[in-house]
Amino acid sequence: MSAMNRKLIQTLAETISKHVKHFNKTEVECLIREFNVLLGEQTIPGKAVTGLDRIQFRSILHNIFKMTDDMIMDGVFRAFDKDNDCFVSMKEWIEGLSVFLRGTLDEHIKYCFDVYDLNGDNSLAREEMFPMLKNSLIRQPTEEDPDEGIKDLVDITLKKMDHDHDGKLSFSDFEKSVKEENLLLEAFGTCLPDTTSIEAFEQRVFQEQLYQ
Ligand SMILES: [Ca+2]
Ligand SMILES: [Ca+2]
Repeated sequence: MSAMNRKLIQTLAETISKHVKHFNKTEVECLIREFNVLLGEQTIPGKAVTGLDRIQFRSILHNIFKMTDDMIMDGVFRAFDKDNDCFVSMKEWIEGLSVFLRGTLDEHIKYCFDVYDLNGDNSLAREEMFPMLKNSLIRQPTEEDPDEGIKDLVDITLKKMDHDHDGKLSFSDFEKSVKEENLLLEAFGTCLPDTTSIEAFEQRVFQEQLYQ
């Protein structure tokens, strides 16, 4: 466990909680502790650690939030890693969780779009939709060529969501579509946790605080 002391954690929580929408100061403190525990498991003495790397972060998504799709987990990592330094820092962890666990529809729309935007160019192209739809839909190998079906699905999705008809989905195409039909929020794969894992996580991380 990191040697970070109580006073330092409180000061950090004070600062971070000012910028985080859905957690109070005590909850931020708990999330800092949890972050240190998750980080501490792989801390090499004498080496400064900037945050959770992709592998650590993916194992958290897998173990705690039951995610299994590699492409989606990488997307979630990118959505949390706002400054693109390939680490999820403490601040990114807490700000990311605020949206991940308790975000509003608007925050979730932005988050899901970031997850699905594999190359980070602020639009969803056919080449991005295709593998995601394929991963989320094809569970069992079939006799027929599944790619044809997925191609059709990409066409149908574009027809429905591409409001400005440029052959790809901009953020505003995506936002408009999801506002009209909320089910389209996770159209390209499940990237938000289900209620059960949210409750389990919050209960464990926030309740433990009471007994310290
Ligand atoms: Ca980062
Ligand atoms: Ca893109």
